[in-house]
Amino acid sequence: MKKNLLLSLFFLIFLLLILSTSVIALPLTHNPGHKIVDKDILFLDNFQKNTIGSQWTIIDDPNPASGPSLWQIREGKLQQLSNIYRSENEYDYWQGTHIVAGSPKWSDYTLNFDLMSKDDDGVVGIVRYQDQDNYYRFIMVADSGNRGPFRRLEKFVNGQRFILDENKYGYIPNHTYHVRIVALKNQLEVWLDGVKVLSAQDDTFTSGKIGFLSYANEGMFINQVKVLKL
Ligand SMILES: [Ca+2]
Ligand SMILES: [Ca+2]
Repeated sequence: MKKNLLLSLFFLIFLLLILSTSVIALPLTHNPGHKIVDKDILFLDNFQKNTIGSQWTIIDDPNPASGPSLWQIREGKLQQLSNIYRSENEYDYWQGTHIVAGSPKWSDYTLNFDLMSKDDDGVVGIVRYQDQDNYYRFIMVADSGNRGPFRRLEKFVNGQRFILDENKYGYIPNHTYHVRIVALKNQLEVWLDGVKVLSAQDDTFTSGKIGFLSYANEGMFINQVKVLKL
């Protein structure tokens, strides 16, 4: 009888452990207990090809220095290898060159990708992109010479930059990060290697394309791009 009680106790603890880890693993925590499920794949690119292709559009930001941009696909990765950066009022923007794909109608989704940088300057993921002056972005800068280190969730509205959330961590060059940016209704989240690092609520943009931006970064590597409908 005592043995049975002990076994039940162990089972209960085991069950609680399983439950608690599955709650922690939820990608979105604003609605506890309701698991967010990625329903459909909106877009996939693993860059197993030689050319970037017409689904992507490259835009260099205004007044570039150290340009032009150099986007290419090599060894199954999307790469940006030019140190290009927007030179006038540089720290109003932290821009350089960006590349976008998808539909302006995409509303609630996650942008998932692998990100690695051999340089220490800006690496950026973009969601709900309208045009080059209007979008949300997740930016990381490591270089203290460019006012790093920081990670920020930001928006550009009519070309003006606003910080929605930030911290003083940068990133580790040569480390491959698994990045997940969540855009669900007015909720935005950034997950790095399975950990939520930034979040904000904002009502400015309800839909838009996805993309990547390189600021003064001559070694940005992107892979396994996946956009999932929420
Ligand atoms: Ca640098
Ligand atoms: Ca650089």
